[in-house]
Amino acid sequence: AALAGVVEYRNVTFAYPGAESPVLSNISFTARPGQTVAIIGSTGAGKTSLLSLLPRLYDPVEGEVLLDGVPVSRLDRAEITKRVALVPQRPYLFSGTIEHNLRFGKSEATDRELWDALRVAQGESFVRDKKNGLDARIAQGGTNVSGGQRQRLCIARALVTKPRVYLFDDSFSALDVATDARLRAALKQTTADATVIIVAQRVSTITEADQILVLDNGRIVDRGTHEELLETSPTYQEIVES
Ligand code: DCP
Ligand code: MG
Repeated sequence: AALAGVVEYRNVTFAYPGAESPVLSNISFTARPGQTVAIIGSTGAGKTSLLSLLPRLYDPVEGEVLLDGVPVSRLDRAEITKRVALVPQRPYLFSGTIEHNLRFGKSEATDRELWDALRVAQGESFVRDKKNGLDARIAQGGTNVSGGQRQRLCIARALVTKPRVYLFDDSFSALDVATDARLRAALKQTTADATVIIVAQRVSTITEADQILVLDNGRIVDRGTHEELLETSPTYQEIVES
């Protein structure tokens, strides 16, 4: 159970270095293996900032982020990276082959594991369609693939590392509704035992989440399931209607 993947934010307040006012205030929640916690809120609410504290891209100014009961401030980044995969909002691809891009973070993965990850991420067919398959070249920044293909390659890259915790930052926004649905169904199976924290724009992406956190101006203003929030949260209702 030492590597279970329990994530806990405990009274976390965060300001960017040099900034006067915090972008996150008193954030507390727990996400356990097998659960999906979704974060929703308007642009600038602090969703990306919140995710960034787990892999220690930044550290809180108050409070603690814990991974399996240990403050992440006591873990080094390499150790966290083995257990936590972040799919960033602006998915990053570098100049090299598709294979290089997928192995980034886990160089010893087999080709079979790369294709398995691509299948789940709904990227199998477009990679297969490329003349050179896994050896096809990606331009710096992934400018020669579409935004949706970029997202799917970055999701596949995260899957290859087989982490205990997945952080998806708006990772499905460039996908059409049908691909989004297929991808999430496949992910649900593959990540069934993992801890999943997902930032989403579309409410349809998160209706099945075990817990939804409604973030507004750096604070969790409401939390609950989709059904609960429809009843109790005016902020959530606004997001649903928008
Ligand atoms: N911010 C900052 N410095 C950064 C990144 C963000 O000062 N390097 C500020 C801008 C916002 C606030 O922090 O006022 C929250 O930014 P987030 O990126 O965390 O917001 P979201 O992810 O919720 O917004 P979006 O939905 O647009 O991705
Ligand atoms: Mg963001």
